[in-house]
Amino acid sequence: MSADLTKQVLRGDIRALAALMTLIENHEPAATAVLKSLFPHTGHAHVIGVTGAAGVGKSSLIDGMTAEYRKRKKSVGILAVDPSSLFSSGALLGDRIRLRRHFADPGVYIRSFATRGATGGVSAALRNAIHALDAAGKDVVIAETIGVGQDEVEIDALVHTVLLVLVPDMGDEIQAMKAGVTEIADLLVVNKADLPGADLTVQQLRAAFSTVEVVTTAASNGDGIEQLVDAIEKHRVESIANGEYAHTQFRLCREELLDLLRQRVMRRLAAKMNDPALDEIVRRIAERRLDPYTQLDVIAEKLGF
Ligand SMILES: Nc1nc2c(ncn2[C@@H]2O[C@H](COP(=O)(O)OP(=O)(O)OP(=O)(O)O)[C@@H](O)[C@H]2O)c(=O)[nH]1
Ligand SMILES: [Mg+2]
Repeated sequence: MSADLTKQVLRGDIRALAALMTLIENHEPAATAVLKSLFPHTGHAHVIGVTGAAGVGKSSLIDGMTAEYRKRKKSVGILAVDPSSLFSSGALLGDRIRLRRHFADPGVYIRSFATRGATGGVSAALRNAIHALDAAGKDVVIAETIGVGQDEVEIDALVHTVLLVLVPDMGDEIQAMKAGVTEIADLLVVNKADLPGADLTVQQLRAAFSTVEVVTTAASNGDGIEQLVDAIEKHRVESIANGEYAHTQFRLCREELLDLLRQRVMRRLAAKMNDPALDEIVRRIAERRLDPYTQLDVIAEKLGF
């Protein structure tokens, strides 16, 4: 069954892809079997992460970017970590479903993942979904995530190019977010440039983050989308030329392997935690007959760490 699914996914079969995505979302062991045989066929797609606060226009931008990539004859896969994120929070009915115009296009595949469960689980599912779309031959894969901050998906561990989407009039926030931004963002996008304050925001961003390119867009009317895709492509071409892209590929594989390892260790640990012997140790620690530091050494040695 998994050999059939692999073949169909490699052919770009939409139903097979959908079936695999469900296995991935549910963390089914069957997904791993398929992903193993798909893996040699991955590594070709350009993976772009679009992140930013709620409502800044990420889905609207992805909608415009997808249209632009389709114009350039590139196939596109779109992933979002929350089903609602592909829908606008706006109340206008006609405005509700972002990306609607791409649903009928066989060159575009759209899928969202429920954010239930641990954050690590969402990252793993997203990463596997990227592999699936990559193997299915998508030229570009775009992932939408909410960020930056808190315990969100670490998007820069999953993609080649990170777009951080901002909106005008966020001077104070720019100061607050200064740390970390240049580490994760490859491009800063000031969306809603049709609203007042865009020029000032761009100036502030350029002053604060001199090494990161800033692009302005108005996703709602398509302004700047072509330039945004040009900037993304420029970043890709330049990073291939200067070796940064190869380094990113290495880094992503490293993150993936370490994440897988971490998950397995955590599962083993969780299994051990159910051990009644552990409760006995904890009881003695609570009674101050044992100390947690020594017990850590004892347990870690038992687990072989
Ligand atoms: N004025 C203006 N409004 C925009 C622009 N882009 C998006 N919007 C509106 O902003 C609202 C949110 O847009 P979305 O694309 O759903 O934003 P999002 O970042 O994907 O939202 P979440 O997924 O809920 O975080 C919608 O009402 C859009 O119509 C823009 O360039 N200008
Ligand atoms: Mg959205």
